[in-house]
Amino acid sequence: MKQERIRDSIEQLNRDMSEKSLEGHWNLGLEDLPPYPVTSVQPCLWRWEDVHESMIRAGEVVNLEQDAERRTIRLLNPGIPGGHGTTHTIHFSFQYVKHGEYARAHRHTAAAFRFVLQGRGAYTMVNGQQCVMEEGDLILTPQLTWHDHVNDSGKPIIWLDGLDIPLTQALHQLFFEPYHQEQQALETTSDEVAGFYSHARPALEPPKQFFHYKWADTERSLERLRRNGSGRDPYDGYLLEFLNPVTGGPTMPTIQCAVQLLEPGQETLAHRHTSTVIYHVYRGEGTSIIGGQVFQWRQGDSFVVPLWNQHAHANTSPDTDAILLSMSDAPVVKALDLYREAS
Ligand code: 1HN
Repeated sequence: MKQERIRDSIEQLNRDMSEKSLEGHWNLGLEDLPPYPVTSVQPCLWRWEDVHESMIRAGEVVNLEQDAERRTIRLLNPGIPGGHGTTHTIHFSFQYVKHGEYARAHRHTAAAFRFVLQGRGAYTMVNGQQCVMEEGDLILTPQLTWHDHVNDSGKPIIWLDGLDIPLTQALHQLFFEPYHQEQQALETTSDEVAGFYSHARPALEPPKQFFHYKWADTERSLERLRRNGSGRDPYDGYLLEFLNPVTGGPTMPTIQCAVQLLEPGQETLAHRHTSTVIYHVYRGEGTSIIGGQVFQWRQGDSFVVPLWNQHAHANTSPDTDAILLSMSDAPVVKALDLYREAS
């Protein structure tokens, strides 16, 4: 008995334990436990020309009736091996719907939004609420809301889809359900709901279903921020977050959407935070330094700022505003009390 104990060793113990699906924490060194968050997600940028060329080709060869639930092209981050996300939590894709086409009604546990890039007059139907699209509109399809897209506008339409799919997948919560019909019947319109918010009568219950932020309102709010000098954030320029008017909280429980305006020549200070952000250049051109790499961007490009990467943005045009749309996982990081910022 005594002899056996002497012959025992950490190596022997490790081998015996691994056969029983056990592992000792003594195998971790301090090098495995860095004093700051580490991510495999890489800073990267996708050019609009590449997305657009693939999209037009997909319009020729991908048939919405036969081939696919959606004609979408997603952005893949090389830092996620075998994964499908633009980041580890959130994802961007681009969707192309030609005149006369529709994308069938379905719902899923992943939350999504649409941001309209080119075209107008098509609509998304969300839980029976018709949201007619204009460029720059943001349309939400929150967790488990039924949604279908219909284009009878006479022209093709392109929008951006933001989803929390990688996060929902990581939590093993992703499920999907087709609707019993290809399209939903119209019950109300987002204009009727917006009318309620602008002339709210206290005697009535406010609608629980707010899905449509119109660009005309967003633009007006950005202009108001710009006129009010204190609206300028040193790290983000004129930053306007889309709050959910029903909850007063983030856009959706897992996703914060925002637009930020940088005036001609404006440069932000550098900072970092534990949330991850995907940007889309809605208007203008500029440069971002992300984790020490320089990315030059112009209208239509998209780029990723992974968590804890130091970053700063600059509008390099002498005479044109730059407007960035962003999607962040900050609501999740904050809800878990993991949000940190440093400059
Ligand atoms: C989805 O349902 C849509 O409804 C777009 O338009 C993109 C990407 C992954 C999973 C579901 C849509 C999607 C998606």
